[in-house]
Amino acid sequence: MTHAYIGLGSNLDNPGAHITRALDELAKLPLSQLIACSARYSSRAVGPGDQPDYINAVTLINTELTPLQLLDELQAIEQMHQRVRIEHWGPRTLDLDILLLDNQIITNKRLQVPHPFMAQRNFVLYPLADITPNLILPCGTPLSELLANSSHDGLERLKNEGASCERNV
Ligand code: A4P
Ligand code: MG
Repeated sequence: MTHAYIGLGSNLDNPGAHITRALDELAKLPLSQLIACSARYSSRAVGPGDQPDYINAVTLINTELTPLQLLDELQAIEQMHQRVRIEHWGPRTLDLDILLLDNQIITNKRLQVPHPFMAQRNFVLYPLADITPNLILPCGTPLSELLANSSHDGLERLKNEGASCERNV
């Protein structure tokens, strides 16, 4: 059984509704259990052009899927949200990123874990801390240290609505 932290992001077509639906879909993943959800955050888009703000959140699941099986399942969910890949870091209806898989370090062509940019993204670090404030990354760095060096800029904690988690924070 692996503890998997999944990052959710959406900035198109009613982002809050995409996040709510995605949480329900994550709760139904095979060989997996949804354990906890962060609050939702509004965050300024990182990426090209003038994009709408994102809604971001993080969930923790327990899974018996292999890392690549989990990636396949997450990409299938993205497809169900009519996700169209037009440009790197461009706007999207739903992005599901595998942030952490226990203390595993994976450098596969299709999958890099920990997610390469997570340590620099306040819209990942703050929701992670909602779930596991004392988390230590596989490299040994405490999440609290990354947070101490991360700004709140462009990030706003929203009221958590409609999430189907056993333990909302
Ligand atoms: N891939 C490799 N590692 C992973 C992983 N740990 N989790 C591969 C998920 N996928 C992973 O992803 C491209 C490929 O990454 C996948 O086919 C998979 O095999 P993608 O989702 O198709 O493309 P992308 O999202 O444009 O690229 P990338 O590099 O995944 O971008 P990010 O890092 O996901 O960033 N601003 C705000 N405020 N909030 C956001 O959530 N998200 C992004 C996307 C940009 N700006 C944002 C946000
Ligand atoms: Mg992505």
